[in-house]
Amino acid sequence: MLVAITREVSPSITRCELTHLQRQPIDLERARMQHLGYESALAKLGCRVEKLPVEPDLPDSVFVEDTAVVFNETALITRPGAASRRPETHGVALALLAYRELAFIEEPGTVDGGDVLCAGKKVYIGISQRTNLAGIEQVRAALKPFGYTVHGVQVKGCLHLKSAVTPVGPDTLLINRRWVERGIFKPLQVLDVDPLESHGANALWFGGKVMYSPAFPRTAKRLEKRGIGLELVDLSELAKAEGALTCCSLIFKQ
Ligand code: CIR
Repeated sequence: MLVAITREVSPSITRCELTHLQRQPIDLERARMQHLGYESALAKLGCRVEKLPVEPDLPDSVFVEDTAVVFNETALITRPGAASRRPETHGVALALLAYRELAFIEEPGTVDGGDVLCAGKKVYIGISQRTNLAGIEQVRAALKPFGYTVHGVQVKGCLHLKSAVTPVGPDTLLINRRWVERGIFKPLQVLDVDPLESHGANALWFGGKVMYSPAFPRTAKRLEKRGIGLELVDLSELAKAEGALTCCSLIFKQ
C-alpha cells in the first residue's frame, strides 16, 4: 500500500516564496479545488491519502515535498533553504513518525525535498539556491548505512532539481537539458521536454503510473509516443506559487 501525505492549501499562499516568477493573484478557492482533484488522482492511482491540517500562517505549506524525503528505511526531515518554510517540517515530522524512524538535516545544512531525486539506490541532489553542500553531506551520511550513494548535481535557471528532471519509469527520466546536464544520470535513459515547454519536466511517477500536467501537451505527446500512459491533473493555480505536481505530496510504501 502506498501512502501520500498532502496538506491543504494555506490561505496565506498569496504570500508564498517566489524566485523565478512575478507575483500574480492566486484564487484560493480554485487552488483548493485543483488540489482536491490532485488528491483524487492520487487515490485513483492507488494511494491512501493522508491530508494534514491547514497551516494558516505558513504560505508554502501545501508543498510538502520540500519538508522530507522518505526512504524504505528512514525518513529525512529537511531544513528548507527558505527560512520562512522551516516551521513546515514540524507537522510533517509528526505525521511521518507513525511510519519511519526520523533523521534530521541540521544547521548549516539546507535541503529542499524538491532537490532530491531517487533512482533505486542512487540519490541525486540538486545544488541549488535552496540546497547546499553541507546539507548534501548530511544526506550522504544518513543514507550510507542503507547502501545508497548520493550524487550532487548542479542546477541552473530553475528552483529545484525536480523542476529540471524527474523519473517517468524505472529507467527513464524526463529532462530539460537547459537547466541540468544529462551526463551524471547515465546509464538511465532520458526523454527531452519539448523546447517550447521549459517547465514540463516535472512529472509524478509512482506505482507504475505517471501524473502529468495538461499545461505541456507537446511533451505529453512525446511521453505517450514512448508508451507512457498519463493521468492529467491541472494545478495551474499552484503553478503561480512555483509549485508543480511532485511538490504537493510525499509518497511512500506504508
Ligand atoms: C517555494 O518557493 O518554496 C514555493 N513557492 C514553491 C515550492 C515548490 N516546491 C517544489 O518544487 N518541490
